[in-house]
Amino acid sequence: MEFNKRVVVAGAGKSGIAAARLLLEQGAEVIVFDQNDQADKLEILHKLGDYEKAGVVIGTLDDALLDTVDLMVISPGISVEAPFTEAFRSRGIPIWGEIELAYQCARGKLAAITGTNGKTTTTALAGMICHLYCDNSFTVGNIGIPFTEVAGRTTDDSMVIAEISSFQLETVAEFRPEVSAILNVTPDHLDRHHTFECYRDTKQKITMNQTREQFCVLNYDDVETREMGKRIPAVPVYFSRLKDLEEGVCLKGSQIVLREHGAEFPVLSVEEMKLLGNHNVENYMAAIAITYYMGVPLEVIRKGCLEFQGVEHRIEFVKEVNGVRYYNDSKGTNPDAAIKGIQAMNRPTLLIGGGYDKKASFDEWITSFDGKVRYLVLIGQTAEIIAETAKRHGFEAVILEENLEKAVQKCHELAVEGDAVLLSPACASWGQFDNYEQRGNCFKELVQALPE
Ligand code: UMA
Repeated sequence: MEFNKRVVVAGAGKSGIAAARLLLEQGAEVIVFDQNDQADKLEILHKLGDYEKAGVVIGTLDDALLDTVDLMVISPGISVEAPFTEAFRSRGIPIWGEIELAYQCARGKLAAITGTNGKTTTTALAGMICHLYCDNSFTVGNIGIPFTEVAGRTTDDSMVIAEISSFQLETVAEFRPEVSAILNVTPDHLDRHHTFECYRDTKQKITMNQTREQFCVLNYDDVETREMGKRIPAVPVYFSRLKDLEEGVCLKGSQIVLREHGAEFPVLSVEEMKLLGNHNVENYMAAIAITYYMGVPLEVIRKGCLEFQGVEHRIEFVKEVNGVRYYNDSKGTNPDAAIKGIQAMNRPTLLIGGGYDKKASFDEWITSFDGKVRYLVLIGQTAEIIAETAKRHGFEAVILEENLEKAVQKCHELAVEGDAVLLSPACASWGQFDNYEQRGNCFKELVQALPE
């Protein structure tokens, strides 16, 4: 695609830099805008690598500049309700998400995966399976590599597997994957989307431009996604751990099978999976359906499922110190994901939680402890709210600590042989960390440094 345009790219994080570079390659003139007064203009220009057609604005945008702009490309971390976006809307300047830009520039086949939980694991597994089948495949999106970073390198025989967040779906326009997937929808990011209904409808945008020529993989066991099957324009393909489906992916005993047009194909048994937990059975089922409808042969899908080792920061075993096993579940950024973390523990657990306040309710998380949690050690903005919720549910073994370092030290003091220490915060990391990866890496470093 040739871009003979003047474009403002909002946000100078990973997505903004990758989007700006792609636009520059396509011939556009680019102004990168970041609201963080501390951002380093020269460093951003250096990352863009083009001093002639690229400019950088920090802080606030001059209104006069907008009169010459054709398009804004917005980073996912910036809400479309951010006050500065109004000046674009009032001038009729289109606002594309970074994902929409990547979609418009990319070639080949696209699978797009969303859902409140499980999307990173499902994307990683589906991406690995596609990679076994096609060298020219890319695993991108919310998982950490911006889609715009690879879009320019895709060809007609490429396969792109993209993890797509609700933030990214706010600003899609023509985005149309060959296969979309909505794994489940439970309340999350309500500080940004306001109501559960808005959040759910934003997730559903992943399928809005699909037709009966494309597929949307949905979880039959989640009432929200099951109902979506009746509303979406694509062909729904269900997976279910609980129901024996006539069509789709389900369990026959402990065998995961795929059924299509009356035929049944066994893929692998639950015992053969390296990852534990019911939620992972669902993730494997979704990845099987996604890759099958992307055209990958079943024997390759089986091979990928057998080899898959899981994802960093998701119930990741770190180290055993004095008979205590430490697990990093920094990706447990909402109560629902953190419930999966605690469910996967098979030892008495010292749980580290808390972080940025997304206005979630912590009741279900606390009640899921099921006698397994010995101490709950809390950090971050939500520490007090969680402590109050815990006490309301009769859970008294709560300790408040200033930061992750002190929380790890406290767990090290209190844990006895046979215990587990689990970082599974039920909250985003923002406020104390840039992202969950940084939080998870910090936890792993602290654990590695513990005296034996
Ligand atoms: N900024 C502004 N104004 C604002 C907000 C941010 O100018 O109102 C600027 C910041 O100063 C910063 C830049 O925007 O310089 C950051 O942009 P960003 O927040 O979009 O972050 P990126 O580095 O581009 O990372 C984004 C995703 N981040 C978010 O959605 C918050 C990453 O997902 C994603 O991996 C990456 O693109 C590549 O696609 C992270 C995430 O936390 C992992 N996602 C949420 C989640 O999984 O729950 C949705």
